[in-house]
Amino acid sequence: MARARFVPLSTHDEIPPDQMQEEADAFLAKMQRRRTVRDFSDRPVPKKIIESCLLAAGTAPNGANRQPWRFVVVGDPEIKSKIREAAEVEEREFYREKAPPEWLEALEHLGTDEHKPFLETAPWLIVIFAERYEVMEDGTKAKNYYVSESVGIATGLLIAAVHHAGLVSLTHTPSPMKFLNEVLDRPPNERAFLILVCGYPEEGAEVPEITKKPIEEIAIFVD
Ligand code: IYR
Repeated sequence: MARARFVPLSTHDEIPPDQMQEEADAFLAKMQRRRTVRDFSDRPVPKKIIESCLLAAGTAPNGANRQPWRFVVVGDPEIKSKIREAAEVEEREFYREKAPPEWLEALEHLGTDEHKPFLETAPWLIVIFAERYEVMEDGTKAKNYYVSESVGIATGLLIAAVHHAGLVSLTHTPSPMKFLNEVLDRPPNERAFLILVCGYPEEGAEVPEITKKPIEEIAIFVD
């Protein structure tokens, strides 16, 4: 591919050192208010808001700028029902047969089970697909690079954008997710990555009282 034209970096806003800590802490405080929510209201959310959040997700750094993500945004109640039905089939198997006891034990404190009503209640299901390779016009395949990393980063930005917009989300990973290609008619070069359920929390929604690890446990500074 031809080398891109290079232009001056014009979008970097330097923050004076005395304000930097404040800004970093303000963002931390905002992110600390994000919770994964499982009880959704059916209150509608304008499509335009989701579009803005998706464009924010699409700014993610990624392998060779191939942008190997596809977001299928489902609001149609019939398709949502189909997704719920198929997901609950997988989940039933997971919870009743497939999951090893230690996995179920690790999940116990979160109170999850095979029932996934939020897949119908929430106004939007963003089904995130990873494009493993691109299919060119002549039918040849062009490999994408660092696909999981790229889609993972984009998903993280999407979760932050949805939170920033005053909405809540749930990362839902029915396993296996192959059924999503069928229900959503996606081609074989796309692999379902996860479902991000988005909307408003149900009135009285509850979340588990859990904590995040302190800095000493998540970071090693070599300085
Ligand atoms: N996919 C299942 C199980 C599940 C697995 C993990 I790891 C979680 O953090 C939460 C749930 C489900 O959605 O219930």
